[in-house]
Amino acid sequence: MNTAARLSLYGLGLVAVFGVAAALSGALAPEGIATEWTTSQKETDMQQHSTAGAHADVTDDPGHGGHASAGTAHLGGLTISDGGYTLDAIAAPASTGEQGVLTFRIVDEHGRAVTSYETEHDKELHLIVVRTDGTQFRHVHPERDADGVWSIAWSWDAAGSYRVYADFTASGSDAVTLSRIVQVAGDHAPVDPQPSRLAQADGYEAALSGDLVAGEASELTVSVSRDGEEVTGLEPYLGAYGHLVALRQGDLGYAHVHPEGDAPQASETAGPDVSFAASVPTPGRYLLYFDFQVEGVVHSVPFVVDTTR
Ligand SMILES: [Cu+2]
Repeated sequence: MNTAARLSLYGLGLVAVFGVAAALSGALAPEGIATEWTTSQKETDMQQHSTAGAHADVTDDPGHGGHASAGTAHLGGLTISDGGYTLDAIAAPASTGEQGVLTFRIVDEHGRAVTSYETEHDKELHLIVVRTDGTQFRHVHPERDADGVWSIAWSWDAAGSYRVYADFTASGSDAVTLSRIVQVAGDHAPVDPQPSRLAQADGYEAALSGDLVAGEASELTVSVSRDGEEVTGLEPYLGAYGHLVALRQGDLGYAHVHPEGDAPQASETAGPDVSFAASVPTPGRYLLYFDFQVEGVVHSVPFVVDTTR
């Protein structure tokens, strides 16, 4: 059996275990699986209480990642359920140092797993995982089986509380970003992110320029270099020459960012500059994560930026 098939079977196994455990509600969580039943009902209650007016002021922007629009403080990505879709329980390793699988489903209003998606930015679903202090960022693309179960091999590098976002467009619907909190057992020392516009990863340096202004589309440019030389071999990744995620510090709301310029052809390269338009609704500090690809390898660098107003 190949690895993908094994992984997907393992994913189904986890879901099956989860289903049984959920049915026994109050029973101990199966060992090795991070579960959320202690908080999920509370989240559901809060969701129901806040549903009445939560979207009253929103001009929906169906673009990739969230619903920020000028003049409102609303950001996407902060709810398990929106637009008729729900991010169902997430199963994942319970603690660090454990190799396992992260798996979940997106379900519709009738509780049925969604099995038909639109492709956005080259993928049906983008999974963003970040510890709530802004560290440990990952942007990955799980595999989906025919039953609508998404899964990806997973282990945690550090303990703590994580927000897991699923950014997707179900066929015939608008884009939506849903999230859940997942707890990873163990001691951890939270980081207080400080403004930073320079970052390194895997021998590359990245510098962020441009002012971030609340309430309007702000042009931000990332310049990539290596050993002091400009990198001009940035390859198309997710339909652009890089991908930028922006999260609001404080609630980790998911801001809308889109690449500027035409979508690249598969064989084209660019660099060292990649520009984006970022829309953040409120003044404050934002956590930015830039993913780029060179020679077939994806690298990720973090920035921390305060709005200028
Ligand atoms: Cu993605």
